[in-house]
Amino acid sequence: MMQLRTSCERLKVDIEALAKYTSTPGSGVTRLSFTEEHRLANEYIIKQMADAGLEVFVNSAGTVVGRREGTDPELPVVMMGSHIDTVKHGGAFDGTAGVVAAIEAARVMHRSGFKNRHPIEVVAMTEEEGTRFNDGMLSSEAMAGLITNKALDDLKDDCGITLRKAMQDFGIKPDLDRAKRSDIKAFVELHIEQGPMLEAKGTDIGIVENIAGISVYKVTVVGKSGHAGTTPMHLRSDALLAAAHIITATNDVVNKIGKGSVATVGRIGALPGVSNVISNFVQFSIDIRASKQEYLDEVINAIKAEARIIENKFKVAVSFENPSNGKPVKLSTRIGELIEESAAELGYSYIRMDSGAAHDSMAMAEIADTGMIFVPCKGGISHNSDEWTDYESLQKGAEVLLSVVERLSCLSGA
Ligand code: HGY
Ligand code: MN
Ligand code: MN
Repeated sequence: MMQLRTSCERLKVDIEALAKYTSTPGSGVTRLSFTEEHRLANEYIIKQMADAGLEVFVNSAGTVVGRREGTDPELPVVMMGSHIDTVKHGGAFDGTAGVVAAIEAARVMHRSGFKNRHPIEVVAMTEEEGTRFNDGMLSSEAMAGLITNKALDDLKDDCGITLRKAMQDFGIKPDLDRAKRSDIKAFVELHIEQGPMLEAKGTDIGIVENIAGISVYKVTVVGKSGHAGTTPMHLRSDALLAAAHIITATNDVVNKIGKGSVATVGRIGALPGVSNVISNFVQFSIDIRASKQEYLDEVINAIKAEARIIENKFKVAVSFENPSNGKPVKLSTRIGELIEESAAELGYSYIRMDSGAAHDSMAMAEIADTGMIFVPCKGGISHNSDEWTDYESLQKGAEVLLSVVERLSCLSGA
């Protein structure tokens, strides 16, 4: 077994320090973009990056970028990192583990005086989850040129604050167009698996080959409010009842189609929201994941067909908006091979696998050779305050990340 160069203790200190920046202390980590918690986390990260010898700045999409200049600064960049925002009541490792591991790798390079030819950048991305603005992958899609400044005024949070205003109040001059990059050779993201496979197999490292596609819909059901006591059942246009049938139909459809597709209704709102009034307005989300675009299309088309029947049966109006999509992505074979070489050299077990969760790497794969390193998480639990990864497991991932980025930043040629 090779001598470890990263520090388990430093990884633990960073994870625990960042977990404190939550708006729901005692009930998981809730760190939404461009909030006080995000500002505190960025401050911590900026200090750690600076102590690791990186030149640090926050780009015009709100991404913290730490740069280690290369001996040949003109060469394209080798980038590593992940996201620092979370879901509500989430865990301390989703996204954050990848940021912390990248900072630790940079520390080791700094302490060892590593000579990288290509510039290396460490990134703490934000709004990957879409928890605040309902459209994820902001930092990575801005870098990839997949989101433009139009979104600054289109995207609003639940209080009606636009992305532009939130970024300005955060102290950023927002410009998503200006955040676009065309100088990135490779992007490597360490992430917890968020599934049970690695732990069940007792395997140290997952080499991600494909990331499932994601389609998110906002469904609106409009009915007619009425008196809960005097309106006969057959005369109602009950939006909440119709929504319940569409939600049940969604579950039935995706189970019938199978092919590894999944669908989730995680968010719902009903108006007027009082017990003695028949609801006239309901909105809910549908999050669909599948390994192929054709499966995503098959699922949503089947759901819409069921919704048409339900619309007529309950005399309501149903509409679908589709605010967020990510097509299925095949990651770089070349980087997968480097991850395998590094894991083998370090004496770690590894398997090749796919990701059911979406990641910034989906957008980064549009502009750079992209690879992902998975580390096991306890019981496969994630998007849950019980999310956990042993620090020794995280350290193995960090060792592989360090080795892969060192190789990538010294290979000859762009
Ligand atoms: O939803 C996802 O798969 C990711 O955590 N944003
Ligand atoms: Mn997540
Ligand atoms: Mn994540």
